[in-house]
Amino acid sequence: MNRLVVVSNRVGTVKDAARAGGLAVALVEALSAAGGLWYGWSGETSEANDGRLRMVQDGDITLATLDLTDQDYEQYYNGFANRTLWPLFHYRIDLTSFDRRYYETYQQVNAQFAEGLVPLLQPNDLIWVHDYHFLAFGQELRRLKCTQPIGFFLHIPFPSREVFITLPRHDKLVEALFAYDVLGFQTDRDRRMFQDYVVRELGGEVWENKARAFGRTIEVRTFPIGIDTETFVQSADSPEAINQYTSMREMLKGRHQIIGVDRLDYTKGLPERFESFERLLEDHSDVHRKVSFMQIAPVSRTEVEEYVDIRHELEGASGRINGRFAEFDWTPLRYLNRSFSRHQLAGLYRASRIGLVTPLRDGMNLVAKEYVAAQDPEDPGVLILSRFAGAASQLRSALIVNPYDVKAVADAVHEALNMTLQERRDRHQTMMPDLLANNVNIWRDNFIEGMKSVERREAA
Ligand code: GDG
Repeated sequence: MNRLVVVSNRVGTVKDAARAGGLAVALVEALSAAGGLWYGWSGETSEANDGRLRMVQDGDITLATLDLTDQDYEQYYNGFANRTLWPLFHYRIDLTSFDRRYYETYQQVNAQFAEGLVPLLQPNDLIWVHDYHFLAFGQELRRLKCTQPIGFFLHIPFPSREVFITLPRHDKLVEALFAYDVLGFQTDRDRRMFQDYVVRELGGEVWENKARAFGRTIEVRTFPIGIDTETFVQSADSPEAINQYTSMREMLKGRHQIIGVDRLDYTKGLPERFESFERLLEDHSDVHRKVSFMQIAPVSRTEVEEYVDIRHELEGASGRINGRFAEFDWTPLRYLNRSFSRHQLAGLYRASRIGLVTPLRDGMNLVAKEYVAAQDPEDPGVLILSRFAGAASQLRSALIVNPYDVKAVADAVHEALNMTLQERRDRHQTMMPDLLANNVNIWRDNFIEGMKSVERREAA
């Protein structure tokens, strides 16, 4: 049996995973089954990095982590990862920082982390690397003579070639990706963007699920990530969810609620969403006092300036909207920077007639899937979903919108508020089978199977 090694920026304990749910639980289950190793950043910084590994045994899983130096944290994590790759891969060239030092530190940190992992590896390991913090990790492992199958999954979009080539040394990053055996993308669109780059920029070849360049042929596949659908459905019936649901319905006094749940991030389209809600209230006075919008947005990446800016922008917009439209007994918009437990979230989703998920770009967007899974099948709410979220390629019975078109989103909300029960049921019923069939465990198993088949081919 193979041992699974998961490499990701943050490493959590089994207890953390249970709280976070979904992806973390799915990984922990696979790691437990194979006595696996979870490797990454400890979440701690120190002035100097002595390269010392922190090793913790948590049940059947070994957690191994390294600290970052203060400088690495600034230039690698806040820098190349979150000020360069994150905005660029989400098509925000305007917010992308092209700082050469960031790139160099990123390479160094990828190399240091690879060096830290090698002594822990066993010959039959399958190594699964996650996300944009570690694009160059596989290449560094290969430099250190690691021959085990290595897979990489990109949780965020892969941008179009024209956007990607604005990045200096874009070809170096893609060369690094060719060190992996399996490259996984969220959607066919992301996979095609990557393949298009390989053909047109590198003169490489692509066919079926393969790409060839830099003398290597690799597997390039789509693995749309799912949620733990069944558990989420059960969550919505848990006592904590029912409590949350009941108190929310009481508070709403028969009004309909629109809900948004997003990390506070400029990719999630929050200013545009607030503007759409304002437009709804301007254009459709019939909804006044009958609807309220609750946006939950726990803050993230508070050390990156753009995240501070967007927070201020949203505070201004919510004050303006409530100032314009609120009545003594009706607050149209509630904007909360706090987070909720998963059970509470499930109750809040179920209490909401509309799930408003309008990112400007998103790898997948799990909130869209959670909203649908939490609905009462007899009286479900309506999902309004951005066409630029990966989830739109699966949840086709949502009301699909262009989040930049403020008026169209406002009209979609109005349509959803007036949608018949039959249509809401039909749409919900069409989406559930796919959510159940393509859950997070299937996603994980398919990816691991992809890595195993590489191993079998090489052994043959
Ligand atoms: C990245 C990609 C891709 C949010 N607020 C609370 C809370 N959440 C949970 C949601 C959901 C998760 O956080 C957010 O996942 P998303 O998929 O929506 O977005 P990112 O964080 O940007 O994730 C994304 C994902 O990776 C997986 O591949 O889909 O495209 O950007 O599960 O429920 N959870 C709790 N309280 C909150 O207040 N407990």
